[in-house]
Amino acid sequence: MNKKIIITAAITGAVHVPSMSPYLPVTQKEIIEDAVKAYEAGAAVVHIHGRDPKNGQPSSDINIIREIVTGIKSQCDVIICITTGGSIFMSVEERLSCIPSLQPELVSCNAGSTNFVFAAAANRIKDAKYEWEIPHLLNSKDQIFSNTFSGMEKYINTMNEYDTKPEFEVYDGGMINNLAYFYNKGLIKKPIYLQFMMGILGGIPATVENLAYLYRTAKEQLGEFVWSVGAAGKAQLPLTTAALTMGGNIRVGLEDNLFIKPGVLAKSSAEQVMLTREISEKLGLEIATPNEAREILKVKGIDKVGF
Ligand code: KMH
Ligand code: ZN
Repeated sequence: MNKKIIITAAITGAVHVPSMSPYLPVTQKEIIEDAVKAYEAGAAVVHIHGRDPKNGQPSSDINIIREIVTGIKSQCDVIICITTGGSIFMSVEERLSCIPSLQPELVSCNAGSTNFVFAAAANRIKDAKYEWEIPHLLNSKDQIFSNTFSGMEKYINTMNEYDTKPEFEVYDGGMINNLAYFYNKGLIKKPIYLQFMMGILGGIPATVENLAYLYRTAKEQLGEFVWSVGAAGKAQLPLTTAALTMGGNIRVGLEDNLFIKPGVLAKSSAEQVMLTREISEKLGLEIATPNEAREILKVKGIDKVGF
């Protein structure tokens, strides 16, 4: 069993739209507040996306992201993991811009291309607050979340250049082989940090059997690694709980799941952090502080970021 559990809170993402929940943080202030509350509840890492404060649309605007991460850093020492996934509609350049500009300790790094479909939510929205929302959801059926080998090489090299650690987002088994390829080429440094993202339409279904398969395949292909599990929607609680019993770390947050229990919207990512923390502690596990997580992940330290 893992000595200390790293809880990651994924605060807002680029999938859910404001009409799906009044609690989805979209302004800089809301995102900062939710991230700090998640830290206070026990999250050692917060995963951050930018949003346009006027209408909640996913944004890679570096000034918005800088304001968010600076605001969080001014209130706590949580590890900030900035997305390089952005939204499936963003270019490689847009998605990469946070690294040279902000030089964070940790970023997401998507380990392969995949369908990433979230269109069904459109049927559950009666009159959308903003005109971008329904097309955003429906167009996910026509888009590939592109992470080509050239793109991944560029991502990983850029991260290495700025001593920014990649958190590899793994949506399916083949992506582990992609990482083995880059590791064998000498691009990826140990400890390799894997975030198994399960239950996304286009990726691996969120079942305990599939989690065991991902873990076993990573063991075969990569040897030693640090790993965590995030799962979409109602799979979040069962799969993160399964991960706890397997020695894994966990990711929760409104980016992945808007609910705290079936039919009840979570009021913050912090609510999900508190719930999973209670389960962890009932299993006799301790929660890692941000600095303990820095030790486990070998990230460069909050004093070395560019914001
Ligand atoms: N928003 C999705 C396209 C990441 O942060 O790197 C995937 C995502 C992954 O959020
Ligand atoms: Zn994300």
